[in-house]
Amino acid sequence: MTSLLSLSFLALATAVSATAVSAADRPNVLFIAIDDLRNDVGAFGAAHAKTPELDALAETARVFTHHYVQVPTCGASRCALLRGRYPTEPVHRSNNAIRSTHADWGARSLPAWFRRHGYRTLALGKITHHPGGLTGKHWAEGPEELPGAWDRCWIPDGPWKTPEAIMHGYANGVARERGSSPPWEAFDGPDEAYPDAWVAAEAITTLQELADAGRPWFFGVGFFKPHLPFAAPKRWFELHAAGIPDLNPAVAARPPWPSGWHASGEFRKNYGHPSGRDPDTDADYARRMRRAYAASVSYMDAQLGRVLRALRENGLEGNTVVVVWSDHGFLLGEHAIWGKHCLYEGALRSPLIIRHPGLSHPGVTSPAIVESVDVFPTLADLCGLPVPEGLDGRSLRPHLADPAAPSGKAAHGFWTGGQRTVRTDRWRLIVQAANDGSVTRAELFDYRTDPEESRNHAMDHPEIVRELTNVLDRTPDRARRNHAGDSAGRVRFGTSRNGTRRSGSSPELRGPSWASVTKEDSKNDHEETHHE
Ligand SMILES: [Ca+2]
Repeated sequence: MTSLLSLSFLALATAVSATAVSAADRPNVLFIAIDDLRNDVGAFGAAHAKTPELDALAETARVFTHHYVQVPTCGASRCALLRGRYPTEPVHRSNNAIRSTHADWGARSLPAWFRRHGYRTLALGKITHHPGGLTGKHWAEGPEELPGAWDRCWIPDGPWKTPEAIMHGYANGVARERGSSPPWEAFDGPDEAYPDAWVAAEAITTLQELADAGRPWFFGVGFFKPHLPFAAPKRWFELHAAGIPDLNPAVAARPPWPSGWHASGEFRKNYGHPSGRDPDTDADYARRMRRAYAASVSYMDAQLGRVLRALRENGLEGNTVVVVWSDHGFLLGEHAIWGKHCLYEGALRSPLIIRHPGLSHPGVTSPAIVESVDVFPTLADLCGLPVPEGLDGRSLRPHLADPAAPSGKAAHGFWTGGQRTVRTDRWRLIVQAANDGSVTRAELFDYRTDPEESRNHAMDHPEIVRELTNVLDRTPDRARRNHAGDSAGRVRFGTSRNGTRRSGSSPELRGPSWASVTKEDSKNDHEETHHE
């Protein structure tokens, strides 16, 4: 009798659980991806920014001021978010990450997971690396980039004829010519001269349709700006007549220590610069670039606002989780870098804003360290879906409930050539290691005393380097386990790039798990000029 009763309770509990999971009133998800937006947003404390729409959203949501992406390039960052995993193989750190590896994880990707649990899934604009979700010639003919994820994946039907053309779209349908098109453009015309207004219009139409969908949906809307070229209607440039304040020369200088500096290949090689002008040596040209970036942000902000208004006007706001996320930041001359593709704060830090029905303390920011891999488990949690096993992130619900909740972990960043970083509330360690386990570079920054990364403290604080290296070593990393002998190796710290000793102190550090520089990494480095 007792066992029968227990079975009845078990059956009842199972039924309740199934009802909760399959309820038609589970919240929708509006996931807005922005391309290359650093924290130059009013709500994130940027005084020069003009972002009223993002600021208004922030008043109703949780702003995460210390959100970090996993990889500072578009395709790999998006792969980490959609996969919910750190980049465990070298290919996960490239822009081809999704296309090349989805067979291993695509069936359990963020959108596929929602689709499996009854959601209608849609992706408009740039959500994966390729807008529209196709690969091949002009990103228009090849196989799907992430098969099985979407019920619908598309770009707006505008004057740009292909997804590749809309990605770098100039005014009124003009496509980029690699190496000769300008890095910025201010067309004297309406917002519809550029792609993001078309993305917004298509999103508005789609939200009207989804209002009557009858089942929950996951709608990804991907904007293109402020990704290069920094192009927007002229009126947005006029809004930024004052520009962005100049950088302190020390901040704009190339680091004098062995560093992650690179030659800004995307900016210098993929675009034509008039008369060879260079923002590192031409202050007026630097101001023009920074102003163009700010104008592109404001233009995108206005389009994003249109989408959020449509959500409200269609009566969807009360039952929709809204996430705004940027795939990484962008250095506008800091460290003499114009781009991402490095592990500095400005490349890895990007906006994350989350709003859900019933959010506590809306408008209060969270300074906790959080990562892009946290988005997948957070959305599953907020929508009552099971959280798949094996994800590297964790739900941000504690920070949504309490904006003062402390950081629960450090943030990890990955780049090519054996480069890794870890960011805590106070410190960032960046390490590059060679195949033999020797550390060829270590950079340690103290954001409490030096938020602009103007001093490398690696030699001053070997104890912090050791502590953070141990954090790196504990990070789940399948690549490490694939390299026999790694775990038994020892990092030889204190060795400079050319192999000479830099200091008498050389703490022995175990576990160069991230040290293996593969052929693929070397290839990525070589092709960096064309990374975007
Ligand atoms: Ca990007």
